[in-house]
Amino acid sequence: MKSQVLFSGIKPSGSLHIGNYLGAIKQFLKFQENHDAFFCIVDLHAITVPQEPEDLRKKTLEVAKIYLAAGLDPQKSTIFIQSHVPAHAELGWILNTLTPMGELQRMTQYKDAVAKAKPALAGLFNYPTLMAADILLYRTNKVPVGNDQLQHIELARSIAERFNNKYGEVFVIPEPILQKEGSRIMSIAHPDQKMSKSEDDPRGTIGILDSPAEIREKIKSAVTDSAKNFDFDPKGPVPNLINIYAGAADIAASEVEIQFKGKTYAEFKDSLAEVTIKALEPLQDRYRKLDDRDVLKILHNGKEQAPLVANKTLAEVKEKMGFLTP
Ligand code: AQP
Repeated sequence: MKSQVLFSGIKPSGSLHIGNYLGAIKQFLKFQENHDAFFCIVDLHAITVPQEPEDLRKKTLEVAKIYLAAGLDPQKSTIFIQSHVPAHAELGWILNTLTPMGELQRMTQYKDAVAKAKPALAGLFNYPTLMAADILLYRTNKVPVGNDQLQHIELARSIAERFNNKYGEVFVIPEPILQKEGSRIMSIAHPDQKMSKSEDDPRGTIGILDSPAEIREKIKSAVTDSAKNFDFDPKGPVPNLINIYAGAADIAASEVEIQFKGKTYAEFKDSLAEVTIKALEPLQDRYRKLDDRDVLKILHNGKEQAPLVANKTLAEVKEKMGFLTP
């Protein structure tokens, strides 16, 4: 057992994009070497907005394959599907009983969904308590996430503290970990919105599995400042493109700025497209070579390994809270 535990997950709610890659997956890779890492495909979160059953099944396998193709190693980490471990839903329910409605009402993701007039389901409202359960079950120290999940981790921390104070120490208080440049990638078509799987305009997201032609096309039409040259407003859409460049090329944003000073946006975009294609190419090659049957075996193994930790934590929680055990 390594001393620090890491947990993170991704919803199979659509096609994964470069924001998921730079904000989350790229960090996962850094940590799997020296942490007890649990990487989850959080399908119970995906259904907080309506999903077509066949799409959900397909996308769940797709996320698992992207994890593996990106370089997550099932020998070093536990890779599993959230709904395969019932302790997540059970602890999620228990944590609901420790969470005031007002704290959930403050969550921006829920408020955004209500504002966009999507069906604001009770599951979406309760999403953060299930996410707290995901994290706390593994006595997680670190959670690598994008910036949009910080508020949910803050909530997980306060729920854990509340439980520990009331019933005695069970939960570890988790810390979020953010990437410097990729922690909040915005849509390249609507730069005031976060790049999202659920974005309506397909030109706004660069998919992890997009072909080179699609990537070139989308980046060509990405919104920039109106000037022809690389002379940008720090509050405008260009810093987002610089962040994508920096994340894809693994260099600092300041280096990108120096490199393109005095160049045109057309030159910058050409280069951004090539750097992005190059960053995704090895993953895409490995993705194509994966055999679904091998991936299912890995997920089956995760289904056996994850509960060894999760069920122990859940049993302790139930014991402390006064559930009768035979
Ligand atoms: N735009 C982003 N920039 C950086 N990181 C991001 N993440 C998501 N979008 C960005 C990070 O990716 C991880 C997985 O996210 P998720 O699928 O669990 O939930 P999400 O944050 O709601 O992702 P999406 O893509 O916006 O999905 P939909 O549209 O279905 O809600 C998380 O670590 C997240 O921070």
